[in-house]
Amino acid sequence: MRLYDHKKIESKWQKKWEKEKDFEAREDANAKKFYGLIEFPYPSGEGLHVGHIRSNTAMDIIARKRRAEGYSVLYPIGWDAFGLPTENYALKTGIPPQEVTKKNTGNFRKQLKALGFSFDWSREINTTDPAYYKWTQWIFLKLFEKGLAYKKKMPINWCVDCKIGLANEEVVDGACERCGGKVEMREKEQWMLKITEYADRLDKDLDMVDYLPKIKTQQRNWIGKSDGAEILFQLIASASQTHAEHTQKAAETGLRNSASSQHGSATLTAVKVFTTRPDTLFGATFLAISPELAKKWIDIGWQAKEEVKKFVAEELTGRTAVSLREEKEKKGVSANIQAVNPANGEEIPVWVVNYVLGTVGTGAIMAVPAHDERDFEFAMRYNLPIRQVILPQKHAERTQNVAEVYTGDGYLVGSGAFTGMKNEEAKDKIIAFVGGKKKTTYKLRDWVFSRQRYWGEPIPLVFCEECKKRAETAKSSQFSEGELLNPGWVAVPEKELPLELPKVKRYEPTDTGESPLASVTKWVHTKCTKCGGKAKRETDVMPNWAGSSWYYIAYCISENLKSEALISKQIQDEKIQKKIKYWLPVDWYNGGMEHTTLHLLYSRFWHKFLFDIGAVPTAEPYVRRTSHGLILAQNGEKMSKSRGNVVNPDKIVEVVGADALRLYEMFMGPFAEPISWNTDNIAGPRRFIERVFALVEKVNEDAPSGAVRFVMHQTTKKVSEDIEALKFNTAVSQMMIFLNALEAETSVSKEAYETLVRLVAPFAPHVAEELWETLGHKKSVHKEAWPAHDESALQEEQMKIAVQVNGKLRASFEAPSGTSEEEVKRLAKLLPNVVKWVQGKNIEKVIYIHGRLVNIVIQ
Ligand code: ANZ
Ligand code: ZN
Repeated sequence: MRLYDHKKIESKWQKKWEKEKDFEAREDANAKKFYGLIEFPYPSGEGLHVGHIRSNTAMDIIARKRRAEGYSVLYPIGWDAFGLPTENYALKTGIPPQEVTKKNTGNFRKQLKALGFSFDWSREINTTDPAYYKWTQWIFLKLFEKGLAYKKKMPINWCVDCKIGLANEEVVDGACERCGGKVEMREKEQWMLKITEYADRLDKDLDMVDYLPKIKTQQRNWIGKSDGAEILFQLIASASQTHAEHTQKAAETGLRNSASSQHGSATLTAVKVFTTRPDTLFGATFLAISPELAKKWIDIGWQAKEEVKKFVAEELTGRTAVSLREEKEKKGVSANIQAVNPANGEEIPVWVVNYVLGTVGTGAIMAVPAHDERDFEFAMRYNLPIRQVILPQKHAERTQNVAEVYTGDGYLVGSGAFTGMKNEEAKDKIIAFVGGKKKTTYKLRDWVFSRQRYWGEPIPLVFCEECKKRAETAKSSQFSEGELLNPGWVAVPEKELPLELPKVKRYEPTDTGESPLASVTKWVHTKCTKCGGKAKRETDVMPNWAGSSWYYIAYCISENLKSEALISKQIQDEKIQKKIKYWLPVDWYNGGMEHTTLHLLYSRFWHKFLFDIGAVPTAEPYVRRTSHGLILAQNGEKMSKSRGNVVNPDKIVEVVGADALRLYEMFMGPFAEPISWNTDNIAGPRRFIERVFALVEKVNEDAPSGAVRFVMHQTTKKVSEDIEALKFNTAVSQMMIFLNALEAETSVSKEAYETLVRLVAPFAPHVAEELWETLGHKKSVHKEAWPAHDESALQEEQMKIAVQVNGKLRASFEAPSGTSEEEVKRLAKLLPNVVKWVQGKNIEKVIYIHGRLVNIVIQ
């Protein structure tokens, strides 16, 4: 028997594929195209994770199947190489991140190649390559030019240990996502990107794409669109006072003060609330404002009680946007101010509460405890009135003691002229009645785009005092929207891109939190290209989400990235546009659920912007988005270096081969679900490959038997469908069934065996290629057409046949109803439990009752 030598086979075919450039993508106008994308890896020092292999193999299977179906396929790979671990390593060792990155990508490349992925390596990209980030910088400059980037003092999440500002998304349970350290709020000047200007389209256009429902839901929740209204409530100082007393009391509390101060009177004479339920206005029993809004009032002169000031101060420290999303105990203090309900003139108290967000809507709400869970909880705790204004049925009775919140639709009660109306119909009427304004709000915030670190793309802007004055006074056409919006900030001219990251000796951020770049004085001090005066460079760099926001476009034009030509010229270039138009949008993008609200949303935003400036042809970047489950360590824990439970793929490839590892990762469990690793279980897939390999020696020109024909078509159908549905594990089991059926035959039909090899090919590409060659084919198995199944072969009904030995039931099996008597008898005799009884005995005769029974009579 021939030996299955995985090492020899795998390196042989990897070399051949590379030499023949088999997987290089071509813009073939006559072929349908398929662009399959996986999230490009961050080349960490730890090397490839077995989780990478799971998602890469899945898309590799799809890519190989598409090629077999005649598509021109792009399945690219590259490096998302800016990132903190590399920078922290540089900090510790003094080795420049550029060098560390080179070494790590070298290792990753070697590992990926050893797994036989059909990547188009000629299009490899690296976000830290100046030729690449030149484009990232150009896109930023475009955003800036159009007024979509602005600098703002922002309370940001600040990691005390990493000395870095974090996006809300990078704070997990109030701690730094990277180091687990303490996060506090700090005011910092930050570059912001106006992703909120795209909030509506980012929400609405989800209708056009084919994403897993849970991905759409997560994005929609994150964007948090709500249609509602803003309604103004007038404020008075205290409920117990008569109108005459009020003026005096107002002066005492400072209300009057601020009303006449230069801060304007609007703020404290009235408060604007945002509500999605104007229909419940008559049921509002108090107003609730956020600590942020209370702070603003205090800052402009509201003399709040000590208790209020204390509450506000406490709430505002350690309050991150993320911690607010978590459910927590509702707390508050009375503001000692009354507000007037504009619908019925009723006076209701104002409270400062922890459950209203300062950054959403107006930072103030009308509280309707009878119809809102949060308000209900609060009202119960502080003994505030609860008033029903919506009843499920038209003639239902109002309850005296409301014990439960009703959030559904119904009919209005106790709502003046609106009583009896359907609540949905009353909404607009009530808004009009009180002079409110319809409004849509979003939970989505603008994107904090700067990092006070080293290892990122330099932000290509300079600050010039001279231009600041000019931008503030003369709104001349010399200045772009961005330059007018940010007086003094001037764009680096496009011909100076890439603005390269200067070499530094030390990678520590400064103690004031400035980027290490701030200490490279020679780089910082420069000339303003607008007026020729003195200018200083921006020393913040971009976040690591920048390079990944357009990388799928870079793959389409990778050979143009290095060009010296101006990007604004190139992007209009017909040849380049042709490539972009050929490949975009991405047809299938698989990635981690953890990237749903960050990377996926950011890249959709950049894509839409690029669409608006005519750089890309589609409104959305990805047609379809799916997600894989994580691979956990054997005990169900997360696999991580610190836990010491990381599985090294190199060793497995060495011992059992890439094909067996790939097959195991596809077979281990449902693709979309998390699954624990178990090295012992690789033996099964390895054995499967060995059996397929051994069977080639039994192949002959006979036509397949009826039973085999049936399983062959069944398997072709199931594997084809399962791949499309990402059900790789059941596809593999079906191939195992097929193999069993072939092994049960005395002679193996070539047609059936070749079908098996072709179905195995995307999963275990090397061994399939080897067997295909052994069968006498000159062409690569990966260039053969994908097998088709014959539906009529599957229509055949199955016969269930009982097998007796001397009249005693010993086994049963199924065979297609067309199976001949001779064949049925033969199959019956092969069943293990039958073999057991007839072995060594003399068979006298075999009786067959058509479609039902075989009786083997022995002596
Ligand atoms: C009165 C009301 C009555 C409300 C009712 C709801 C139900 P979604 O749909 O999640 O967007 N709200 C408004 N601004 C808020 C803020 N800054 N922080 C916390 N909550 C805020 O939620 C919209 C509702 O959330 C708004 O409608 C408001 O409460 C509250 F039976 O107003 B509602
Ligand atoms: Zn200038």
